[in-house]
Amino acid sequence: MARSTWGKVAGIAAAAAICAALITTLNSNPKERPVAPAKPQASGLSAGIPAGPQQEQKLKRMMLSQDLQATEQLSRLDTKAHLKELLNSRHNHSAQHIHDVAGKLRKTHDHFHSLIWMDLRHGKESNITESNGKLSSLTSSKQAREALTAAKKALKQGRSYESTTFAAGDKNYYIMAVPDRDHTHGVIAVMDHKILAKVRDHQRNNLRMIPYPKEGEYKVESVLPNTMKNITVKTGHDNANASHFYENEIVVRFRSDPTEQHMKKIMTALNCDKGRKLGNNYVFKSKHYNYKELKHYFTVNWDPLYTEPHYLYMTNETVTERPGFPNDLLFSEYQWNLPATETNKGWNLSRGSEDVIVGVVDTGVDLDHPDLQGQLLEGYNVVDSAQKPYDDVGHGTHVAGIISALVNNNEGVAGMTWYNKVLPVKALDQSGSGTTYSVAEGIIWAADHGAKVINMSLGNYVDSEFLHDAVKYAYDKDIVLIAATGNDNTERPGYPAAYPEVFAVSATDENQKRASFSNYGDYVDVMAPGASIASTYPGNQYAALSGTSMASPHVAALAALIRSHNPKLKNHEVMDVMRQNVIDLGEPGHDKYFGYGQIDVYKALVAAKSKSSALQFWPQQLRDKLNAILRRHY
Ligand SMILES: [Ca+2]
Ligand SMILES: [Ca+2]
Repeated sequence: MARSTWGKVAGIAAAAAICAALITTLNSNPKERPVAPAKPQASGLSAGIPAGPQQEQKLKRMMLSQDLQATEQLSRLDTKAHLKELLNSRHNHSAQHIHDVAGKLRKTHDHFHSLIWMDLRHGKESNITESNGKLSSLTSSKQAREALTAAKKALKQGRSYESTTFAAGDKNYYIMAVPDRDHTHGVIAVMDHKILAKVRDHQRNNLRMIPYPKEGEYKVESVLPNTMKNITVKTGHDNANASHFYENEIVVRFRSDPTEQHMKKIMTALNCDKGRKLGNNYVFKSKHYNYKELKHYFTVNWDPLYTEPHYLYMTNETVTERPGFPNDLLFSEYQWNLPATETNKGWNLSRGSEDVIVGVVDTGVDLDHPDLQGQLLEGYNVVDSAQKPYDDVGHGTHVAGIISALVNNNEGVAGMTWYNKVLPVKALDQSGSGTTYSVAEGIIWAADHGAKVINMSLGNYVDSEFLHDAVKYAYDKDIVLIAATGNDNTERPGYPAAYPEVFAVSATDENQKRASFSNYGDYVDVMAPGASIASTYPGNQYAALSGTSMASPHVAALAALIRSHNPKLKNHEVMDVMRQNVIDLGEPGHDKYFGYGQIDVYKALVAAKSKSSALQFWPQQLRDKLNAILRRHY
């Protein structure tokens, strides 16, 4: 937060503060209402000027729908990857081995409802889920039956298949079928799409589309600066899974194999290399034509049995092989936020260090998530100290993944740091809220257990001396404290973000506009991406969520990278580096809608290493000393 707010904080009765709730999520009341104490009137969102309440509600609905769409696509892409893995495990292994792999997959991913293994050469199929009864319970649904039939038909033709999402009973499902590369086997998965309902509930709370608990045990208006807003994640998927295939390639199944002469004719017409044979199909890659044009050419000239896009999962090639870009499955399609913050470029300077620990004071973390393995320290559960800090909400897992999901492991997403460890501190309970006391305790615990950076994707509009004391305690231990400003599109300062010792983060979207839900104000330090951010989610899944809660961990990760790159910098120096090395947005210089601007990882890392830093920071150091004196006498 801006130093100028220093004198304004402090006050407010501790008694009121102690019972203040700090939230991040959940509410059981599904009734939507116009949200938030938004600043009225507004037009030009592009200038960062806030939307009116009605427009804001509309924008939030759009975001929610976008988060759901992106989550659905993330989920399907992830499913496809697992099915491909299952098919690959077949080679040189017994039928028992397939059952074992499938069983393991279902054990760790309980959204895999059923799996059917197809031996296409012998026309055999077998249910390889442990409980054979499961599938029959579903086939009372007409849509399920139709989708299963279509899936089997597709596999027999050597094609893949995906159904739309359908309801059966009170649950949502989809069915996906993937053939082996040589089209001798295939697997069909019935997927329980429960993540959609979870994300919808989660986001309605975080985006404040429903009233938050005034009535409950905390009789204080409470707000979470966690909100997630969505903006455009350019998913680019069209009905045909367009973004999942190579744009300039086509798979062709001819009625009979083309002769050498035929092949030459095609090569000349398309100016391409000889088609690669995969099973009974040929894959052609053109330098000049896209899929649509290729399809037209083959359909008109060769009367093939069928053509289809060259879906990525049909090959063993990794999805992304661009230099400097990681191979994580969901990276190139969904993680716009990393290139937007020059994170990939920054990795040339630092990929982080195990020595710099990031405390995540939140709802806990899914300690078993495959894309967080080895990245999490033991942590602490403030809510129930006898339990591990497991995440029963989803929020903290998402935040942790943004910071340090495993990079370049062919799985899921890429975190912003490769090596910094996350210290999970569960201070918010399963309702997504916690008291000032639990959050303060969480901060102090993290400060005493090695955190050099603490992320707080949470908040409340009530100032609390108790919470502020905890913040000061951590700040005086040279910790960089980062917090989300909140998702109410309001200028009203939220805490802990608005405390002078805390670095306040608001959210931008993919177009570098202020996210419509994002809070703003003079206390905002920087902006970071917070619209439809893809990250880890409990149950070994991935979700796209929006909110300043998603923006804040970007900055926590940046602080960790800076401290890894130059461990000599003090916390206030790290904060200054992050403020001064940004992409300025909106009006030139610091402004209330964009703070200093959007973070730039590369620029900040260059500056962090600069030898002139001591000189560059001296005025800030003086200000800090002055503040310390003022604090003692306040
Ligand atoms: Ca990963
Ligand atoms: Ca500006």
